[in-house]
Amino acid sequence: MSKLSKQDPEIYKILNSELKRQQENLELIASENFTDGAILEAQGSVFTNKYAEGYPYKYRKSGDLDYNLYGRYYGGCEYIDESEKLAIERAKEVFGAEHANVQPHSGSQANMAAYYALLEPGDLVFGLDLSHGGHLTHGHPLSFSGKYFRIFHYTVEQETEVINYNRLKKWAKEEKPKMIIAGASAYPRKLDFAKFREIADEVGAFLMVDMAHIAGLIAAGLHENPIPYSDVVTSTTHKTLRGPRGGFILTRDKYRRDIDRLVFPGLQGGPLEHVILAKAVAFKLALTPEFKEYQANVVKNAKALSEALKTEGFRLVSGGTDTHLMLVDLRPKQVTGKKLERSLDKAGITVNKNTIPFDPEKPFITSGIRIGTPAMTTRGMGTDEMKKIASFIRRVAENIENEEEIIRVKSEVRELTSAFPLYEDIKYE
Ligand code: DSN
Repeated sequence: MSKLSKQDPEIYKILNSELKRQQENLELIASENFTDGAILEAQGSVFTNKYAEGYPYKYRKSGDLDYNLYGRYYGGCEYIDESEKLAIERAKEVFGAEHANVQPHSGSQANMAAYYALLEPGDLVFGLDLSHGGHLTHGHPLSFSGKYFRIFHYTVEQETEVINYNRLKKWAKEEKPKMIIAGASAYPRKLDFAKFREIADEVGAFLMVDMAHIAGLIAAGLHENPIPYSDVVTSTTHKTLRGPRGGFILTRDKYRRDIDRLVFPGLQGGPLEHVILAKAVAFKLALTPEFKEYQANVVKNAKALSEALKTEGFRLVSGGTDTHLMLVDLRPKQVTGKKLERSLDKAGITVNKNTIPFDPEKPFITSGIRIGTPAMTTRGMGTDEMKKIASFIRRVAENIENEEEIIRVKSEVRELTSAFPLYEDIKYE
C-alpha cells in the first residue's frame, strides 16, 4: 500500500479517479498533454524540499554572467545549481536563445516579467483580442496586463479569420505601441514572426512572442522560430512541449539582467526547483529524434482531424489548421460550445468551449469549441483514430439530448482509449 493511501485515503481516491479519467477519456484540450513518466518522477522528487532564492550564477560588474559565483540566498544549493544550470543550457540549445530564465512558475508570470522588464505602467501594448485567439495576459481588462498597460487589441480579418499584417501595420503606425505581442492560445494558423518584427521596427516597438502553445512545434522545426525576430520570448513547458507545468523566458543577452531581476526578486520568491529539475528533463527530451517525430504526428493528426470534422459537417475557423489545434464553428449543427462541451464530457470526450472570431454568443456560452491533438498523439493515435473522433463529435453534436446515443459513444470511446494504454506502470490501487 502506498504512503499516500494510508495517510490520506480521501486524497488518494481522488488521485486515482483522475488517473482513470485521463486513461479512459479522449483528451482533446489543445493546451494539455501527457508528460513523460521521467518528468513525473523528477517533479515528485526530494527537490521539492529545497529553497533556492537567487540563481545558479551571478553577474559580474562587467555584466558577464558567471556560473562559478554563488548566486543563492540559501546554503546547500550545489545540486539545485547543477540542475538549474542544465535546464538553462538545454533550453538555450533547444531554441537557439542567448539567455534563458527557467524560474517562472507559469506562463502568466513569464509574461508579467517580460512586460515589467521592458515597459512602464501605462505604455501602449498591442495584443491579439482574446475572442480572436489571444490570451488573458495579453491585455484583458481583468488581467494585470489590462490594468497596468494601455491595450490595443488587434483582431483577425472577418473574411479570412487570420491576421492581416497590412492592417496590423496600419494600426501600429497610427497607435505607436511600445510593445507588440505575437502569440495566441486559440489561433490555428502559423504566425509570421518576420512580419511582426518588420512592423515592430517600423514603429520602434519591442516584439514579445508568447510561444506557449507552439513551443513543441518550434523545438521540432515545424513552426518558424521566434528567437531571431524577438526581443523576448515567453512560454510554458507543459503544452506541446510536453514537460512539467511551468513557464520560462528566452531573451537576448542585453535584456537578461532586467528579466532575471523581474522574475526574482521582482515577482517570485523561492523557485520551484522540483519543477525546474523536470523542465531540464523536458528540454533534453525535446532534443531527441523521437520528439521531432511526435511533433510531426501532432500536426498530421490535427490536419486529419480538421478535414474529418469538415466531412462531418462542421465549419473550421480559417478553413483548417497549420498547427496542433483547430477552432470548430458549431453553428451549422445549431449547438453552442457550452452545451457541446457538457455533452462531450458525458461521452468521455474532453474539449473546451471557445469563442470564435466575431462570436455572437457570450464567452461563457460560445459558438465554438477548441480541439487539439497533442495529448491523443502522445497516446499513439494516428489519422484513422482522428476520423473516429470526428464521427464521435458529430454524433454527440447531433444527439445533444439523446442520452442513449451519448452512452453508445461513451462505450466506443472507452474501447478506443483502451487500445492506446496510458501510464500503465502507474498503479494507485
Ligand atoms: N489556459 C491555456 C490554454 O488553454 O490555452 C493558456 O494559458
